[in-house]
Amino acid sequence: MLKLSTMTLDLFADQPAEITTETVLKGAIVLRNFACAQEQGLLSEIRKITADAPFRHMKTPGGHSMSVAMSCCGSWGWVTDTRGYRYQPQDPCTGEPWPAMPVVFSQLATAAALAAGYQDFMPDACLINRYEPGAKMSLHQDKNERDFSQPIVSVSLGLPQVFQFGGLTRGERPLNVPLGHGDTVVWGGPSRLRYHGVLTLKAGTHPLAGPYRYNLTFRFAR
Ligand code: MD3
Ligand code: FE
Repeated sequence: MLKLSTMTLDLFADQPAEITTETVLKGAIVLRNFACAQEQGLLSEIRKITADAPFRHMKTPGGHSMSVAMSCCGSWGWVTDTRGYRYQPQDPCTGEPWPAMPVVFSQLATAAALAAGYQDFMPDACLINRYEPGAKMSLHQDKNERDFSQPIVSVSLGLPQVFQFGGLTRGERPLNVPLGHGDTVVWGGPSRLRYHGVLTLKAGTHPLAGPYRYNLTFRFAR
């Protein structure tokens, strides 16, 4: 019995994960497994970027430390501190420019946007979120970017986490969508300004990402 299940796994081991497309709400397209073929390259670039711009728990303007650890790459990085939320060209931890956006990142983001119907998406900012068990992100809108006609592309890696997809007001009851390793979401048009967040990460071990979930969020900020 054990032998058979091992052999079955072996048969699938080198099969690529199937990419499927679902529109969850108008303008919100989930591309399941879209980033799986790039998993090794993406994770190794995250390691390189965060050797120079380490993961940190930023403070909200209200003074609370965020449970998600963040870093950035690209021309602009999203930061928050007691002075507010903003994009800036330097890492406040080091005073250095953010690490460049790796080609594997920008190509994946542009390809995902195209698959969802947005041509020529050229992200100039990538926020890297790292969730550990117990970490979450409360419902919020992303509105620090200048041009809301540009989509946002999000790539999930590692442990699964439930994504909450709300309305245009905080009061609307959110739709829960589990996102797993490689799942990629494109948010544009009428969904661009929806409230969204993620529920508390449950403990687990991912074969490549260990105890974490990573999320890459690609934006055209400026
Ligand atoms: C829908 N991150 O970094 S990614 C964020 O899983 C953020 O780390 C979550 O929300 C995470 O701001 C969710 C998905 C996402 C990102 C931006 C959006 C969904 C969005 C902007 C508008 C609508
Ligand atoms: Fe967000």
